[in-house]
Amino acid sequence: MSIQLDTPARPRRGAIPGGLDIKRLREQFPILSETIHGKPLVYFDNAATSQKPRAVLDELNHYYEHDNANVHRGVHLLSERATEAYEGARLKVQKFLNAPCLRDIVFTKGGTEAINLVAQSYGRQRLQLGDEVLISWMEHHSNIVPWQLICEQRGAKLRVIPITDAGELNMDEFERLLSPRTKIVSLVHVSNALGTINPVKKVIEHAHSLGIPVLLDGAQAVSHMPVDVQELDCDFYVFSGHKLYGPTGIGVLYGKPQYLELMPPYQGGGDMIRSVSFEKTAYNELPYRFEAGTPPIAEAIGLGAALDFVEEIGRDRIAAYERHLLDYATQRMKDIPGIRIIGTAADKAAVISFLVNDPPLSALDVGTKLDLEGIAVRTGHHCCMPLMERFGIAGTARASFAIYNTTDEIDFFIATLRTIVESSRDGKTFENRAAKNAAANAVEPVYPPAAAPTPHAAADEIIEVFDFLDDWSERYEHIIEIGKKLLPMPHILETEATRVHGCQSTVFMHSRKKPGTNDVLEFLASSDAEIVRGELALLQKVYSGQRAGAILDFDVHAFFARLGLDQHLTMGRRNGLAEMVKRIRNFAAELAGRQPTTPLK
Ligand code: 7TS
Repeated sequence: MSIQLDTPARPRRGAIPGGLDIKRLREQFPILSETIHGKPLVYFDNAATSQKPRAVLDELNHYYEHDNANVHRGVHLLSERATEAYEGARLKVQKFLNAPCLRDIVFTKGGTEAINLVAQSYGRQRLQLGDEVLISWMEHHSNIVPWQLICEQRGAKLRVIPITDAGELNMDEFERLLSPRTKIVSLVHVSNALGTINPVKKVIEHAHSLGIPVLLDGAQAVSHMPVDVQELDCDFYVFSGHKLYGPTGIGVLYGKPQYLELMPPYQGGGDMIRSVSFEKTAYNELPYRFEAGTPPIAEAIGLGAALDFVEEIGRDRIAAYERHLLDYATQRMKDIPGIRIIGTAADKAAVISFLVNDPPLSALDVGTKLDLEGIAVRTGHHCCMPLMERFGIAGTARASFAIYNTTDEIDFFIATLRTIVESSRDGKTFENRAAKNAAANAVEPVYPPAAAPTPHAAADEIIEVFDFLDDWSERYEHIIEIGKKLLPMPHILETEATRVHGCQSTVFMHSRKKPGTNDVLEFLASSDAEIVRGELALLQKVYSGQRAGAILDFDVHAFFARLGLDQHLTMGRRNGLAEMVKRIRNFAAELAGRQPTTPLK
């Protein structure tokens, strides 16, 4: 693909706000010098996790090389050093959030665990039959499912604040939904999928006027803007370290002592007790009561280093710089016709969720093509399935920025995206689509016959071709070509029963026993993503027209590994490809009268 960088009508880049030296700042992140498919890495997946500066990596190493011991338990010097470093990190978190006391800060393994802690502990104690928990339509699954679990256990109800088409909270509805039954409001501070910055101060003021506590999910907020829990007056605040330039495996729960003091422990174990007998256990004081077992010590210390890094730059400066990146990228995206941005709130963090509508391109294809050029974005529902449903879409592609991103990177991203969109918008594609549509509406579908006498023989033929292709980009092109020959599936067969869930794109598969045979399987399939159509065509070549027993005996893992695609089209548990294979194998097991088995080792 050739990328044109000299696009017309470029908006002004402007001076870098706050006088940041981004070049020097980037040098602190070793991973930013990586190449991806031979291209310089452009990392725009910061909402999923941010990269780590040298200071954090050094701190982790230093801890393991010099101070590693368990905390709060040894009399020996190393244990004291580890405890001091771990508690020192807590102090940094307290200052970072401007929490009144150290005991308000609980370390968890992540933001998700922190929400589960509150849901289980506060929820178990406070929720009764008929009570309500209020969340919003733009929550991440980790601020939905923990509440669903506890509501189910306590006979309480989850209520949801609607949002507008721009992706902003409907504040009138919020006020209307609050009632004496509401026992907590749990709201995302900044939406990971839309970028919306919620008017949390107003929400808190209003909830408090009715005596209702508020939890804020700050996973996407803390690394991008100043957060002061006393000024906000929130009752709980949670975040994860890994989105904040820190390590994975560490998160924070801030809670007002008036709630934390009364909450029962979430997990039992060492460190959270004062004394234990078989008859009774007395619990430790805050915050240790909520930190059962050996905590993530190195990770907490690493988080402390990340907070130092952020504070040194200053969150006001970070917010201003990222706002500059967001404005620049948003404006430049408007230059590309056919792009729709999902999430256009007036107050937004540096997240751009988008779709290519004209020509229609699946987010998965957009993400895969960007990856080939070294650009990392996330595609899919972003763990916000109800939100996607609200917008009537399966998912989006999402570019999310951090302090080390640059307008040069955005230029390259825009140019690449423009090329992707334009190369899909040619007459041929349109004619093909029209022909395919006509075929898909034909009465008598054509099922693909066996490509070779056995799945094994078919696989060998495919492998022979792939062996000539050097790298992922050539193999990718080849898969796309194969996908173009996928036989059309009649639209009438595209039903809920034939829909394959667990895929990032919309996939349908319809298998049947070949008429006139006892155990030969054949299948049709369709997808809105061209990469998936390629995968389906590969599966058709090895499976369709084959006997059920042979299908079950075929080692599909080894096949994908032999194709050299195991890195790119993984057969992992949660992967769409695994779901497609499972569909076929289950049907084959039915035909063969055998138990369906998983192809996963
Ligand atoms: N809340 C929000 C708003 C999030 O964006 C995420 C993670 C979480 C909670 C959960 O954080 P964890 O660290 O406990 O997993 N969001 C994303 C994302 O947008 N892409 O990958 C993870």
